[in-house]
Amino acid sequence: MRVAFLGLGIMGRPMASNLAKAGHQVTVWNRTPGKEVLGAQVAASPADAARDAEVVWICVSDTQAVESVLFGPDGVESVLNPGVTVADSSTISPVATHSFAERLKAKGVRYVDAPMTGSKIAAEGGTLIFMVGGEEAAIEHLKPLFAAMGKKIFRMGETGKGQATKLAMNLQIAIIYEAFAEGLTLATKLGVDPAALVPLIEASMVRSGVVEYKAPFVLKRDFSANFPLRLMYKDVRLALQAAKEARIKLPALETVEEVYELAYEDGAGDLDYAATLTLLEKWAGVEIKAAPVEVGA
Ligand code: NA7
Repeated sequence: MRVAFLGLGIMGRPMASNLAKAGHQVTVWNRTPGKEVLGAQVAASPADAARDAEVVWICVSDTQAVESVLFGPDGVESVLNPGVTVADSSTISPVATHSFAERLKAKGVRYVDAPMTGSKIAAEGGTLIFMVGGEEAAIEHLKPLFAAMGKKIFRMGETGKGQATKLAMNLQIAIIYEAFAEGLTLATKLGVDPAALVPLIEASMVRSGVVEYKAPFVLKRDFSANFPLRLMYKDVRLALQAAKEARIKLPALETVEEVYELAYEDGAGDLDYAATLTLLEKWAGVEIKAAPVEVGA
């Protein structure tokens, strides 16, 4: 298929690369020039990338960025022909998704929201899990592309439901990780070796995919970004906004948002979201690693 891929960040670049490796004809564009993908053409603007494309796949940071590549100067809207499908794997507002889809529908363009879970390692390995909103026929049409980038697709309903699901998923990841981080912090403060705590967690009903994935990084104190804190912070805020619009309360998430706000202000935005732990450590006066050390206590 002829695919325009817009956004070559931590996730977008390996996704575009997997599309090219699977034999699709890929043209890439990134806001900051200089990023390339082996086997893909590079375009100078979103519109240039999308001119002859059958599918436009977007993976940029937030709602404003998606709006800009679709409808901004040099955005794709002006070059899209009826029958083209736009797929968006960014995590953005479900409400905005709906309005973007309506605007494109008026031109005969189909819109599929296709956020994913699995972070950098799954993007590189082509093992992402997509949660998708849109018409069944449009999703069916994209199946070869999903297959090149991921291992599973879940259709969650009409347009916007992929994004709504993603917020519900990341809400849980953020809260589960904070529970783990608080458990580690208290245990360490009370003199328990966190390296001994982790196998216990994994052997008990406290275990979770989030802990299994994050614990090795945390114990090595490797906070380099697989999923940057600034993006999880964005998702926490999107989920709270969606909750406000739906007139429901999410009190645990409200507290987690405060932790993210402080960690972000502390300069941890480009680290992994696991680095929210460092704030708890500071407050507790401990440092969590295989052999814990009391600092300043
Ligand atoms: P990254 O690594 O932060 O990459 C973000 C990408 O979005 C990157 O290509 C940016 O281009 C691009 N971007 C950011 N703002 C804009 C605007 N205004 N216009 C066009 N392009 C923009 O994020 P990830 O790859 O980890 O994640 C991408 C999405 O998937 C995100 O929604 C996650 O929550 C899930 P740059 O290179 O900075 O010029």
